[in-house]
Amino acid sequence: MSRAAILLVATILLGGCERDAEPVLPEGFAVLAEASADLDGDGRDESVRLVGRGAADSPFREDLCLVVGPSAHLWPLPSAAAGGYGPQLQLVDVTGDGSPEIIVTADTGGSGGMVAAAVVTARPDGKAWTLHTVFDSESGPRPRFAGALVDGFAAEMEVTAPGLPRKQESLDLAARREIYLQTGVYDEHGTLQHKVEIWGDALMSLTPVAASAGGPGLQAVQQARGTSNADRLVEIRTLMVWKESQWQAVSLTLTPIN
Ligand SMILES: [Ca+2]
Ligand SMILES: [Ca+2]
Repeated sequence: MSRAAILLVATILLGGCERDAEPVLPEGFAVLAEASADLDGDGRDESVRLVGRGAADSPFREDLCLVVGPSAHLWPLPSAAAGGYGPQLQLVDVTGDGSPEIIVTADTGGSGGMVAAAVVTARPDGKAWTLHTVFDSESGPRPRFAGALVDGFAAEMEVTAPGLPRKQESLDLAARREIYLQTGVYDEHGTLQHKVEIWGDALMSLTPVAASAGGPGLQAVQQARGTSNADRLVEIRTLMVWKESQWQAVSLTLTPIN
């Protein structure tokens, strides 16, 4: 079902919904997760519901939408986070203004273990709420990296994160020598046999970080890969904080995967 159709159905079905009632959802939709917090600082908690559709025999859910407060309005999540396995909802202030953001994550189900994620702010707008995406796993400003394997069972890579100086890293891949020899990536002298670029900057996880741990902010985890999806070379953990209406990386940690 398209977003426009969802909104239309929601509007038609829910137009007469009373305050504080459970949302009456379009056919096939169910409440997947629910949480409450004071989103606007008026001292009263609002309920936030994550709703979506899916088959009873599968944990995959699609057409994920948010319903905030007693409103009957279904707000479709951005396409990056509109579907996934076992979607989860959290309400945590990650921008540092004291008002919680709505954080939705879901596993994409691929062999790479990636997640779909969206971070949404909610502001009161009369009796309704205006929702605004401040991060999503497709277009969010996560670190980008580039690089390639080099002679001597090693790799050179460069990581670029918003707000941080470009970081260059040499990776020792000697532990992979046998598999690289077997697969013809290197010869026994350690000479690279063909070009292998480093790839795979998709998010593996996105978690809120408390003020006591350097936040409030978001920690994004990525894994750079080499010859294949299974050839995971290094894990990249980035702490991002919300500064002047954009995410800025404040720390970047690279941990080789052996
Ligand atoms: Ca409130
Ligand atoms: Ca906030």
